[in-house]
Amino acid sequence: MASNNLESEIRTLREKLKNYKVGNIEGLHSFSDALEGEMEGLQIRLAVFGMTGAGKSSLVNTIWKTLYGRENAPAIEQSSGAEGTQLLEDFHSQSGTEDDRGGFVFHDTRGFNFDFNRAEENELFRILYGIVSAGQLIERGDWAEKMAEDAGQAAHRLEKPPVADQVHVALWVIKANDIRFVNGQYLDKFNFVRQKLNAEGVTIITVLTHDDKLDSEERNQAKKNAMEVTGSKKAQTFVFANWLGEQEEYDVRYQREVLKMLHTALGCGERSVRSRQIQRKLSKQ
Ligand SMILES: Nc1nc2c(ncn2[C@@H]2O[C@H](COP(=O)(O)OP(=O)(O)OP(=O)(O)O)[C@@H](O)[C@H]2O)c(=O)[nH]1
Ligand SMILES: [Mg+2]
Repeated sequence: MASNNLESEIRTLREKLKNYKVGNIEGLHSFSDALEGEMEGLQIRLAVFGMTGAGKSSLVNTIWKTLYGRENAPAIEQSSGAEGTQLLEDFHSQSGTEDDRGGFVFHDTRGFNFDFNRAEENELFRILYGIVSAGQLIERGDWAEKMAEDAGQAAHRLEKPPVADQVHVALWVIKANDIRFVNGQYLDKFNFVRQKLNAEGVTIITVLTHDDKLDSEERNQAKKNAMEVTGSKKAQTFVFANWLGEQEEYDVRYQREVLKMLHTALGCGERSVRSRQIQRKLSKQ
């Protein structure tokens, strides 16, 4: 039966992802340009970006609950519209440690305001290069403006840390019923982020949240608009509602979408690690 198939597909995928270790998707042998010992303990780093209130922290919780059970929601979500995340928060996968291979880590970031300023641009790079560490306040306002000023426009020339410490995949979270997204204002604003991420070779996985607020026509339109904004391919664009605190049950179709999204993101992450290793080798030749 269809629903049995869906449930068994979810079970299989969930087990695979719960036990995920780097190299499981592309094959560890395919990282032939890795430095001696580089793959030991390496984790796929996924940064969750998006506007304030888009549902980034709820997304981390949704992934954790879908993988590890409803009680396991590690991130703090917004309450009553006040800004939620201000510290950079790291959430590590729970796959066993019987050998030296790592799993994945999510970086939950502070939401961007709609008008990207220089401080926010600088912040994006510092997160991408692993220069802000977990628990650090993501500064805004005068201090951050000043720092960005001092760094000049050269945020992209910040010294890059080793491949293992850089962000490998960006998840861009969009609230599907955000009016600024619906009426097209978002497109312009996103251009610069898209260019920067592309230039760094970071794949963007697009996640549309708040599917519970859409009808099927709006859903199709939202997906189309999102692909136009972020440049993600269809296979890298996902639409679902987050699994929020008070909900005991979570739709199986959403569960499948969440797991597929994570699997896709980890595959992109592995390929990103490998291509940076290849580039590193070529640049030394
Ligand atoms: N209906 C609905 N509400 C959602 C969904 N995702 C998140 N929310 C709600 O939207 C609000 C914002 O969610 P957060 O996950 O805190 O958003 P955030 O992007 O982490 O926000 P900042 O940390 O401030 O940038 C919370 O009240 C959530 O309960 C969704 O898919 N559907
Ligand atoms: Mg948050």
